[in-house]
Amino acid sequence: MERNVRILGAPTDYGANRRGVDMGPSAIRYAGLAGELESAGVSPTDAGDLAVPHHATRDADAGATNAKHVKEVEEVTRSLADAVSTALAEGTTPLALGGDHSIAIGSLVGSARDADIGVIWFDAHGDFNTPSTSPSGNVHGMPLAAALGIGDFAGVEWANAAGLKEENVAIVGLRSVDDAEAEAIRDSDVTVYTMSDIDERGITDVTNDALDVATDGTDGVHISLDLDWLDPREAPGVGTPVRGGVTYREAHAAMELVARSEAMRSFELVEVNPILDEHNETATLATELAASAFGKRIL
Ligand code: 5AB
Ligand code: MN
Ligand code: MN
Ligand code: MN
Repeated sequence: MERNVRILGAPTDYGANRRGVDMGPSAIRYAGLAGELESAGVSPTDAGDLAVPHHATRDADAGATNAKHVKEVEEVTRSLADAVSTALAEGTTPLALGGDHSIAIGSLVGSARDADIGVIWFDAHGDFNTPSTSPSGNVHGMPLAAALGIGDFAGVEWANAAGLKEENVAIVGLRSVDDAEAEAIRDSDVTVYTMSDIDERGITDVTNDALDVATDGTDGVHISLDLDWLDPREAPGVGTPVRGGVTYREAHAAMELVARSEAMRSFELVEVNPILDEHNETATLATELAASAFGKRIL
């Protein structure tokens, strides 16, 4: 059966420390997302961008706190959650374009609204900070904790309603984690595959294991792809690059396994920052990886 994909732009940078990631949805579209999806045999419909409050209209210090701009993040993620659950109810697969990774709170809440979901978090980072552990106060380092109901998120308690089970969450490619964040991850039942695991076992084994974790007893899987999962040589256009990431081929192999599992319920591409990119290559890579995740074949 042909899959209908609904593209949902979430052009926000309220969760990040560096401006520019709000232009991610434009850059990804400009790189040819719709065509790539068609080449994967799916029918894309572009629902445009969600309304995001403009920086000029907001207090620049709105949150010189330990969860910066949490009100704006809440606004954006609430509307994304509705758009994601509506897309699913209408029989389409939501593909959210960030924007920074705070948007995942909305994707997860929306995807989990009428189903039990698992999550695979492809990222250099754990995104498991809370306002009390975060060294930066940037909410893009906290969405997984928020959606799991860990920590006290003044203003975004609603996120906890995602009702995710830690047992069905896998983080793949971890290589940068803060001390208190690491402790919170260890205390949780989330499964983590570090870059060392990928080195030792290979991307195929690791991704298949992550899929087992995320599909065990669930109705489908949310795939959250932070482009800083890849090595910065492949994906320079990200705000928080970390050396030693997965290669171009490993990233495709993982997405191909996601496609083969047929378990994907919702998908997101986040953290593409065109201002930091080189000739839009990170956005282009994002479109290619999306095509692999939706089942693009060579023959
Ligand atoms: B990303 C850091 N752990 O919390 C923090 O790109 C980085 O969505 C977070 O994975 C990176 O500020 C967030 C130092
Ligand atoms: Mn992230
Ligand atoms: Mn990251
Ligand atoms: Mn980042």
